Amino acid sequence: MSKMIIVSNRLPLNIGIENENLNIKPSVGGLATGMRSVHNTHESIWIGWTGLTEDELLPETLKKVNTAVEKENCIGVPLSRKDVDLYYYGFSNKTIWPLFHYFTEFAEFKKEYWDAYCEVNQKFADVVVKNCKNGDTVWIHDYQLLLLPKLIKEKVPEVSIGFFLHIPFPSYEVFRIIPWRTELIEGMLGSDLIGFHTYDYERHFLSSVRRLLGYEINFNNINLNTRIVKADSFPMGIDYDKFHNAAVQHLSKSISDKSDIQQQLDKHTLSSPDIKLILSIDRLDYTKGIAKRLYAYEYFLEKYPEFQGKTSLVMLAVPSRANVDQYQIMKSEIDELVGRINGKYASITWSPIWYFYRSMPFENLIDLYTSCEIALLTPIRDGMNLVAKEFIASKVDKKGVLILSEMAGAVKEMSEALLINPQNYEEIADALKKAIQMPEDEQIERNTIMQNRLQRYNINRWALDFINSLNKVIEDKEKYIAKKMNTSILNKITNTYKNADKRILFLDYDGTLVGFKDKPIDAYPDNELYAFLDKLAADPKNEIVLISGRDKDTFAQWFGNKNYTLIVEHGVWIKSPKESWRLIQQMNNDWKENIKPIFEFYVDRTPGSFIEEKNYSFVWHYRKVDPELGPMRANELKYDLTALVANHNLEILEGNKVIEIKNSGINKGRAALYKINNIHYDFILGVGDDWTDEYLFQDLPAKAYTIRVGLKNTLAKYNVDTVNDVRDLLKKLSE
Ligand code: GDG
Repeated sequence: MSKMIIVSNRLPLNIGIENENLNIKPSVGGLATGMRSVHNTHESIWIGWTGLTEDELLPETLKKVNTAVEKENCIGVPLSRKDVDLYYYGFSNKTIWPLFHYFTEFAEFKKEYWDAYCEVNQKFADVVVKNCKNGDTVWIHDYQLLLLPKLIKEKVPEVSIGFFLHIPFPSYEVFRIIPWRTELIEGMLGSDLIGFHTYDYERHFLSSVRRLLGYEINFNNINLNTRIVKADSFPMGIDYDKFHNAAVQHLSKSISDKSDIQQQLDKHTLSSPDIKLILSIDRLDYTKGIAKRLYAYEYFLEKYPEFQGKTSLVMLAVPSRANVDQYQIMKSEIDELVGRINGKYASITWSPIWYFYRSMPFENLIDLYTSCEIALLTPIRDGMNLVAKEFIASKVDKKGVLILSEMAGAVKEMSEALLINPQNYEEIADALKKAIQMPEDEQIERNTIMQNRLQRYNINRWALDFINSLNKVIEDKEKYIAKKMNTSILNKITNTYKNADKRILFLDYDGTLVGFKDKPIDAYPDNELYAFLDKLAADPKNEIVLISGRDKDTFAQWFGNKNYTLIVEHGVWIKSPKESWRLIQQMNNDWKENIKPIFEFYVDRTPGSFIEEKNYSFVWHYRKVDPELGPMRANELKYDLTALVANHNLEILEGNKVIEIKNSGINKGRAALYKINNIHYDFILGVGDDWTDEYLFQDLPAKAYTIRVGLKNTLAKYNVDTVNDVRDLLKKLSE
């Protein structure tokens, strides 16, 4: 039976060792919390690091750890202290984490970090490959494992791979700073599906793919020529019922069942009934904007002194990555700030900030979510922020106010919260005042909408959407594989060819017989191409027709003295061997002088583009234009031309990085039929690579073998991956 393999840097377990005894607890953190329910409800194993470095463990302890981990359906990836220092604290947390959160000044680019990152990703790959088989689904998580999809795909191509990034994907301008940016993107593209929390992160990723690797992207499908990789956004949900039900149960607890924290909170609110508790919970991380939040809170107390003694900020900061310098510096800064603000404002009966620097059990988390009326979450950047969602889910009576940074991914689904810019203390202070004074019915109205949404799009739905989407990508791939050329199809074609007495081969040129070059004139025919085409053309049973969008002068120069028929400008001109060019049908080109200025205008304002002028058409080439600008300008040009085409009986063709305008009704299909002209052929082949060739595939008789190069939706009967596959087929036929 096929299974799901979840892979993340850390297993969702915290393993403690005391006197050689193991103490295993579920770990906290967004990813672990979220994926645990997927792990529990699917037939799955989880692969990741145990949190213990193997070189520091006794062999007996290691054995015990492995057995305990196995019981949880987990498999550990063995890492040494050095691996962890360089790969986790190094490249993951000193290079990727700061950069992806736009803290470019914190990012370090050390070769030894990078080398360790590559090595450890390989270690993960080895464990995954050892434990997976065809038909399994591998779901990889997060920024520590960006290279893993490619490493797995290379070894086991038939396994479906999904990747989810839990942190933001930055704009290309920031991403490009990393010296190893291309390797990272290529690593991610080993996946079949790549998920992000928001559309913005997805858009940034696609822009980096386009700019760094130049792949064609159709909506959110990246065409790697041999495979399609899909990028999509899946805003991660929470286990809504778990939080909501825990909050319901919590409210019905008797005093003796309540936790110490809850009893203290109750005592406090009993003695000062009109006090409002403001909650903040985060891992202690510079991206979470904790220091700025404290400054903003101080500013609030200053700006609105009437709330002194009336609010307390309950701040839980969970220790995190204490080995990294910035985290230590930040910890001191926060300790100092809390001390200073409390020192400045506290009275005998009131403390402005209650600060907890520790991790708390789930029950205490619920104590805090239910007891605090307001949540103040002000990350500078945050992939999603699950705490915001958990706070709202825990509001059983729907009362409470969420103040949320517009820099958190969660904001896209929580626009009913009070949204603030974390750098704007004025705005935060005003939002706090508004929250304190918000009428209850307004709170209920806002929270009802958010709760309904969170309940619907919960963690299970999120996981299901991701898995369904991955399955869909795989199904589409299978459809493609069904059309893909294989030995048996190849044999069928060669057999029909051998047994035929009258054959015709329609061959497109660019992207079919030769690869693309920056300048079309550089894509000239090579000797090998001439050799096998000549050989084919020398067989009296064959007619070789090169059918292209090229101009007739170039083709005359390259193939004029050859024994091939040439059809150019998509079917305007035809030239049989040893004859001169003639028009397939009469046309005029008076329109050209009106259209030319439009094309010139686009060349002037689009660096890298140029015009190719043919007898009956103009082509605007944008292969060398900035990859983001090119398609945008192409759309504008198409729009400008659309108004003109109807009046002049013209047609716009969109080819591979070209826009062409020409007389309508001319296409390769028509030209091919004109050539066949009721003659009986017992072998017909049509090969092409772009949508201008689709006319050919559509119009050739049903018995024709039609082949499209590249992974595309096509009317052709078969697909091949590259130009080389076409050349191999033709070479085979010529032998
Ligand atoms: C990353 C991204 C993205 C926290 N303290 C305790 C505790 N928690 C739990 C919370 C929540 C989770 O940890 C924190 O999740 P966040 O989303 O807020 O933040 P990150 O850890 O930075 O997570 C983030 C997330 O991945 C998911 O994709 O949202 O943007 O940075 O679930 O409840 N749980 C317990 N005790 C604590 O003291 N039990």
